[in-house]
Amino acid sequence: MTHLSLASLGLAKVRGPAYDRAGVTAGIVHLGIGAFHRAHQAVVVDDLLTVDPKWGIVGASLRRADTSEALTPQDGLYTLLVRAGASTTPRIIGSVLRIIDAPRHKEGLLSRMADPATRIVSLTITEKGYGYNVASGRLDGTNADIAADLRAPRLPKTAPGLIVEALRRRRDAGAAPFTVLCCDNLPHNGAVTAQVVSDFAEATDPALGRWIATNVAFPATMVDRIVPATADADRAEAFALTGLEDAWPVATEPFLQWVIEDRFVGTRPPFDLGGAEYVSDVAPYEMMKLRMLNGSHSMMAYLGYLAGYEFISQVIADSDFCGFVEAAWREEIAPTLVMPASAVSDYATALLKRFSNPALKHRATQIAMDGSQKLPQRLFGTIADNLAKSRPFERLALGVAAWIIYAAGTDLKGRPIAVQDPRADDLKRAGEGDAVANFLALPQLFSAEVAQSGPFREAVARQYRVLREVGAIEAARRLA
Ligand code: CS2
Repeated sequence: MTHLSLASLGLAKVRGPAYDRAGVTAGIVHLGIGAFHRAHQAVVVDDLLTVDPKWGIVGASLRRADTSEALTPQDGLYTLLVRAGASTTPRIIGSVLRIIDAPRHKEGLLSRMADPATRIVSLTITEKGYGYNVASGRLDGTNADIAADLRAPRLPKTAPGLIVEALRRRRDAGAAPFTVLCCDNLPHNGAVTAQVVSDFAEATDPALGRWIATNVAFPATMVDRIVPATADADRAEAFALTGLEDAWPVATEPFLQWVIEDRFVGTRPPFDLGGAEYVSDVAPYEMMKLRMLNGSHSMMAYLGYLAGYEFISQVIADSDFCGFVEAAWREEIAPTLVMPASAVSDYATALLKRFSNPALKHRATQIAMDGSQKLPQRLFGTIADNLAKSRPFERLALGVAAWIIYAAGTDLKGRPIAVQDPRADDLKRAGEGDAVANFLALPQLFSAEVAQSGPFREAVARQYRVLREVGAIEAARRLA
């Protein structure tokens, strides 16, 4: 078997990079080079490299070495499998030039970030990577990794620490800063990133904090593409379609959306050539995506898991769940959005089709992980808005009740659940005794208005009982 690499690329049976890789230079450092980035931003960049070769990507993994170990022997090349029903379209992506295993090569990463050729530092480090306190929106100095970086800011391992140290080097060298481009599913993700970076800088070097506040841009973005974790079947299919063995292909759906706030240091990269959109205000898009897509995704993940389903396409194929999701969108989520109603309804129609794609093996457990980091922006904000306007929230309360059961670690038949969440221990403890009251009292999760609302507490307690009495499918059917 021949392995995918620059040397073997000519043997591939499919489309490879449409530009000369040798002429591409690095303009972007991407922190958190997981499957999502490789199916999203890296594909947009792959398109724009045909016109402008200065935007190649150097990726970094901040925690594990597995991506770097898989892709380094492949010269960063990998296969993208775009799945739509029965058809899969393969393509070899060449925009990732190199992958740095950050824990082992910190200096290599920092000097690349500090190099003036790097004009963008982008991030997909997931919600928990920001080390921020959801309640205050500020850097969380009690987070163990952040605290360690604050004690040794020249040897950082977190994203805020790395960004601040790289910016310090640029300021000291008299160089211009880079733009920090957050591509995670957080509300106001540019502002959140700006806040944690400036809190970190203020705490370690106040003059640097002022320099960052004046000189660095943190545009907000809305990123959207469903990317299930890679499975062995994807590796086998990549080989069958390309004729080259790929240690880590990525499978995804045809849909891709990237909306970026037009606010950059220096020239803005022509990401629009690869299909991204530049707008002056990302917030309406971001809110629609987080509440409609991610909110219903999380509810389907917890309810679907409790009903015994493995994949999202199975959950949405169940008419009770489908009816429940549509009702939740219509009655409880869409009324909180500022996007025009027609855009929201088109988005919902497209979402149903995307969720139903049977070729996407998107596991409920993948979406269920890290609920404590995800639900504040996916569900709790929507609930707060509905409470404030006396609108209904019973379906969202069912989603919260399903999460409480899931996160406490035991399913409806008494079997253990392998909960993955940075707060898994707190959540398990909260599940003992009056789980609903304990969860609502957990710090840094619900706003006071939501946690202390009598009607909301009653709704969650009611749906929690319904779930235990009749199970997830019947609970959803009653609200469909
Ligand atoms: C999902 C998202 O894993 C999850 O929690 O809800 O990753 C979702 O697939 C993407 O945000 C889609 O753009």
